[in-house]
Amino acid sequence: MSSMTIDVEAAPSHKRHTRLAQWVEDVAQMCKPDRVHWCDGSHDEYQAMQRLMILSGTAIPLNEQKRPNSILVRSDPADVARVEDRTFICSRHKEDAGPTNNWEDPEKMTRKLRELYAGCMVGRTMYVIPYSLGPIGSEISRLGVEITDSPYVVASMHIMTRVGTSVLQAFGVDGEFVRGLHSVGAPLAPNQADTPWPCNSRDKYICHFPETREVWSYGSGYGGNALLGKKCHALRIASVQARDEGWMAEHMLILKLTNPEGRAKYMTAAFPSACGKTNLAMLIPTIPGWKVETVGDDIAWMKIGADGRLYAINPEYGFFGVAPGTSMKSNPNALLTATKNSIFTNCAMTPDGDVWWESMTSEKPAELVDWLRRPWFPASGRKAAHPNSRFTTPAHQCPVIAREWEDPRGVPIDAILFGGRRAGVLPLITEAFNWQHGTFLGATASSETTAAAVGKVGQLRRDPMAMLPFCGYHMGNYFGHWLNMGKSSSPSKLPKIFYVNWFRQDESGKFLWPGYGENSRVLKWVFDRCDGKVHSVETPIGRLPEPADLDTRGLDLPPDSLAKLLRVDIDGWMAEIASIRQHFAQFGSRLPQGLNDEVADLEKRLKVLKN
Ligand code: O2Y
Ligand code: MN
Repeated sequence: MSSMTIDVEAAPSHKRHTRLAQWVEDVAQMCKPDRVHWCDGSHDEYQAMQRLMILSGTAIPLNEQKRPNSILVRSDPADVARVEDRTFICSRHKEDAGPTNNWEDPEKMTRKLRELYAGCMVGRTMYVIPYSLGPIGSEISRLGVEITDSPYVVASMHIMTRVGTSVLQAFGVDGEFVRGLHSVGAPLAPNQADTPWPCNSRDKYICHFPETREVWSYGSGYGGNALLGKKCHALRIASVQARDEGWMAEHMLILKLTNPEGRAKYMTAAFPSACGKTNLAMLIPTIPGWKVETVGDDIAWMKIGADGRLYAINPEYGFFGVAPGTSMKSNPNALLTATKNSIFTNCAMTPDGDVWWESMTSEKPAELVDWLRRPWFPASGRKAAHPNSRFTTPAHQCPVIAREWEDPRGVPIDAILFGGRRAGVLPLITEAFNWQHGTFLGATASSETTAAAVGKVGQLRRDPMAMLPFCGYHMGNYFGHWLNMGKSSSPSKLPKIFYVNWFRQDESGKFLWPGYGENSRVLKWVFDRCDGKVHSVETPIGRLPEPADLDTRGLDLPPDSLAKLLRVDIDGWMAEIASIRQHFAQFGSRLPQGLNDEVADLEKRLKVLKN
């Protein structure tokens, strides 16, 4: 098919960016869509995408009275999550992808992908989505364009990124942008009926080309595989840009914590999945007078400002949250955010046209239609919603969104929290001695697998800075970049770094800490530490509160439990040293000396205490 036979909408003058236009033309030549549509990000465009999905059977409109302007989408049962084993970093040199990424030679991968993409959009519309990650006009924001053949992706990108005329203006005639090409990999022959969730059951590839700032995704229509602005651009490609340009692209929530005197501090936090990042970002404190507001729930881009402080923006525009477990108890603000204008994927449906998922309500509904469109009853003995079912919802609808969440300057970060789910060894909270020690805490972050995850329960997985699946280059160099960032400002201006573990258990496997809103007590200690106003005790593993330093007023916590939560388990830490050394060994000579020093120093400090 020549370009003459493709129905390409005329690009208005503000879309006349020669490189962009040429790339769109080249992709259209390769993918051979029936039509090309340039997205303008308008309300009408969003509504049109919804209608298309409803007409094709991809989506069901939800009850307008209960969930206005919202839809339920069900994916193919074989396309329900990110596919890490099909995710590649195609850097020129294999060593640059490092031991924690799948690598393929960029030329070889491009050849393979070109074969797959040839004619892959026949019978479909090719959408061109220019988007901004971060507020328009922010020095930290970046532009991208996603080309896709999925109306679900277009609607989701409307929610998750900034799409629209002001974004197009920001492109100018030669602005830099990340190129993202996505296809569900399911061309339609003439008169062939479409399936509700087109995807490719044989081939799936999520490929990143860090040197050319490109993402090529094929075969999946789901989440992080298909919404290329999120994990692919905002983390994998952006982590490389950040390294090259001297900033940070991190898998972190951003929250604003205000004390009873009305003073605010901003904190970021990196936890592996299933450790409650969205819940912490929207926390309702139990301690009187304290308030948490949300700046972001998943990704933080941070840059040193003119005053030497580290400023963060949320590059996203919406939340793509895990539905199961989200309830009025665990996260009322997330539920309240998603009351309208939202997309629900792989959730169950109630008889009155609303959505439901496990633990949403204390009592299960009497009947439902499950995510696989089957009748469901409490006695069915299976889950009604898929464990990775999602809500996609605009951030500005969040009842506790911070007023400065779109400030182009970003917010100045006072504290960075790392964390994970550990039954033992890791105390409730530890403050790092300094930036290098904090980097060490992040680089050794670990979590134990839960029953929900594949594999053995309780297995320890190191997930440095919660970036294991999202760092676009060699993790050893990524640690080096962290250390360099610590040298780019004076220590007093940089955020303090902490490590939290809400999940420590007693001998009988009972959680020692109540979690949820009570986590505000730990955030309060962090806040006051940043002001140097509260006591800490120096231990071999870092600075810890003594029991009296934490505000536990009104909390029914036995003193013995608090002591256990803050105990430094010397033998446990000695065993940890061996595990950390094994973890670090994989990074070979690219592991910065500073982190080797930290393990050695930790061992020395522990030995002094043991002897
Ligand atoms: O399954 C997916 O594609 C989504 S993964 C995801 C979505 C939102 C926020 N974080 C994540 C993650 O895996 O960290
Ligand atoms: Mn995430």
